[in-house]
Amino acid sequence: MTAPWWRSAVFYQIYPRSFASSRGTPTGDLAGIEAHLDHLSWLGVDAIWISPFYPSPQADFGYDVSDYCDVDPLFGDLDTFDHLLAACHDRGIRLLVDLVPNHTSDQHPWFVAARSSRDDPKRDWYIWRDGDPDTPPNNWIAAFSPVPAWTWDETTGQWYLHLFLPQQPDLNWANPAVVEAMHGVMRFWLDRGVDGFRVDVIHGIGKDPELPDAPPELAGIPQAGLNDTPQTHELIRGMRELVDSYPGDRLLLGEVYLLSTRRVAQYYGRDDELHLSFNFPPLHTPWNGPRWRQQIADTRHYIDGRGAWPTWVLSNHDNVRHRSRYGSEARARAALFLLLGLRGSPVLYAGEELGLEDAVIPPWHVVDPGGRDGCRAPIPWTGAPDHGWGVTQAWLPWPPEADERNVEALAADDTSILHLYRRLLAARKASPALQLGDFAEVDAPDDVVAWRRIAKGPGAGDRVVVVNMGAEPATVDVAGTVLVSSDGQGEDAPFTGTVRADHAVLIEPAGAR
Ligand code: TEU
Repeated sequence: MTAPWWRSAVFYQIYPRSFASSRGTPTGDLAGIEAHLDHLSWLGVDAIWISPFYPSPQADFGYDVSDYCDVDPLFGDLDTFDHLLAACHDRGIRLLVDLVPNHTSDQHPWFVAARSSRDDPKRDWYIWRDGDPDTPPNNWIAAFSPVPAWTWDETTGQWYLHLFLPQQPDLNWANPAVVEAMHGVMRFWLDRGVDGFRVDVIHGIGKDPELPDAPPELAGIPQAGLNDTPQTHELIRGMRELVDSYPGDRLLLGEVYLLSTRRVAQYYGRDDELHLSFNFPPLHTPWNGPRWRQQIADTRHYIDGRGAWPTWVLSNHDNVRHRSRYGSEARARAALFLLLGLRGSPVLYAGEELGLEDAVIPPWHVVDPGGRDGCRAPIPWTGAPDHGWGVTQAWLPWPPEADERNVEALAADDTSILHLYRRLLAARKASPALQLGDFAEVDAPDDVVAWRRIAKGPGAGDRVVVVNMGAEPATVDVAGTVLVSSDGQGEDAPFTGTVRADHAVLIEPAGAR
């Protein structure tokens, strides 16, 4: 049995407002993505997932969808999408779209109908509760600001639930009509030929019908009331069945935003729920050897341990970029060896290959209700004042150092972080051990994370990765040849046994096992 494509794939997230504009607008669009696919081929990514581009009032920058089966004119239209999909497939790049099943926009016709009257046939597509206008039905808190996850609807005199903004009412997945409608949305995109979905807040869809209070110690935390209900798991199995009924290994990659790998692992089911899930605890782990070893051990225990396949992600559109969190380009370079070297599928976030830091957003320029603008700054393609966009002022400020830190400049410098990404992606693609091999920890000092990826079958082919997160050089007892080094030094030469502070190396160990 050969492994499905997504086990060996490197994924790359595109936030479409910020990637590239094809028409000189301050926001990016789908044709802008297509115009830059050669960059992605050159880099060596296997699949992209695109954050929402559907019609939306943009209260949550597209995560408030008002029509699941169309493209917002801001980004193009369905023809532009089909063209982009074909262009991806021509290059052997797969494409995932973002499915947002937990909530719609309050402007979605379903909600417009639902809130029009208590008797509307769509009323029960959302979650309504009686009560008095001063006391929300439970203690749940909405994301982004500490307000109740409930809004009182004056017209019909009931509360409706929203885990996120009041403009993002939660759908009622206990209603079979909602399940059928959302399956219809999935078929719409699968029939168009997408390779699968990144599924937003998938762990939230099946609410406990009692909607019990969150425990008092968690009462101020958004989504604390969600507790891995059997309903959610059943609904995910339904989605999985639908996706698996299509040919070509279509993929469900879930955003299970739980800060517990043990809980995340449950969403793989018995290979009948998610194919892949994001696992965010490592993203929240500092640059610290023992802490990282713990994350790796948890992942192996809970995810590999049940025969499932992990993912590794350090940056996305919701969190401060890891280049900023870890504090230096040297660490961002070394961190790539974790993403591409550990056992699982890496998910990169556009711009990390440039070593971008978060943009500094002056208070008057903050637009995101969650304050996540810094990591969503537009990608600088060139060093010109418009950075290849056709406008000098994009929807958000440019990231720091964009005059030097842009695709054109870094592509011309083979010592750049961009070239390191390309080299390590190529080394991974050339190595079945790195893509699919087993994992064994390698003895190393405390601040160092080191492991071996073990090739299947006879002969050599193993790889060893050593990442020094400490402030001092460290030695490890490994002999072999350095294939890739995070600062480019000492490649294609015998490994000296020493790894400098905040550096990493990929080694071909000496001799067959
Ligand atoms: O994120 C879900 C989620 O839980 C995040 O909002 C997270 O709590 C927060 O961003 C941490 O900073 C998804 C999307 O990725 C996010 O962009 C959306 O705002 C959210 O769902 C609502 O759709």
